[in-house]
Amino acid sequence: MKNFTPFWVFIFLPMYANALDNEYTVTPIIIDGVAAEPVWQTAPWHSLNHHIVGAVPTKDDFWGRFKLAWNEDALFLMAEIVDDVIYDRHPDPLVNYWDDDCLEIFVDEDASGGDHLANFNAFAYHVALDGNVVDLGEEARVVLLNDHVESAWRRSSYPPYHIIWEAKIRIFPDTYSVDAPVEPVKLSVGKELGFMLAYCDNDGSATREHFMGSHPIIAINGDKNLGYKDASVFGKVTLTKRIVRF
Ligand SMILES: [Ca+2]
Ligand SMILES: [Ca+2]
Ligand SMILES: [Ca+2]
Ligand SMILES: [Ca+2]
Repeated sequence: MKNFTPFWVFIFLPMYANALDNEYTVTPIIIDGVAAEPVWQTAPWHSLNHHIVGAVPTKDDFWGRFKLAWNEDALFLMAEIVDDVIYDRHPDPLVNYWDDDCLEIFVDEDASGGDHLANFNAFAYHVALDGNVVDLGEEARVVLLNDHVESAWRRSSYPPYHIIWEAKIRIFPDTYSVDAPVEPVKLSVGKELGFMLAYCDNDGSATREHFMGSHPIIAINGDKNLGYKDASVFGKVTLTKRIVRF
């Protein structure tokens, strides 16, 4: 019997490591950077501790974790972040947007995986400090998709000065087009999404200093920065509803 434990750990660990628990929210979530909603008290935390680009930051340079919730209209995110310097070098939202501090929210509506560099098979929403939402669209053109993600953040006045960053993410299918937009899908229990979260941290350098994410990525030719073009490196979210028994 001794040999059974390593066997089961080997089989199930990758599945649990990549699937993110989430909670259905009965009450509306107000996107204001204040995690006062009941679902934010009960949903489980997930870490932002996987290295993608740059040096691995110290805890006071960058540290982060997040929760996920959903209702029929959207996926909701609440991230808690420590970043010692908030930095927005490029006022033009379409220029070097990955080199400013930003949350990067990766979504693949049908969890298909695969290439999404020059199409909307999946989305890599760069949510800037000023709320602009940027991704590469058809022909890999940089486009603003501000109606896809509503966000707000607030920083605590007390050490370690946590930032609470809330986002409402509407989920668009791969038929989305900049020139002919379609409606977001309605979400339901059991639906599986491709999902990953990351944070681009820059504190004053010419280019981003750290890029840390929610999922381990296997490097290709030494490069782990694959999420913006390949949805196969995302994790999975299966939408769940808790059964409450009285
Ligand atoms: Ca709120
Ligand atoms: Ca930092
Ligand atoms: Ca897809
Ligand atoms: Ca920073």
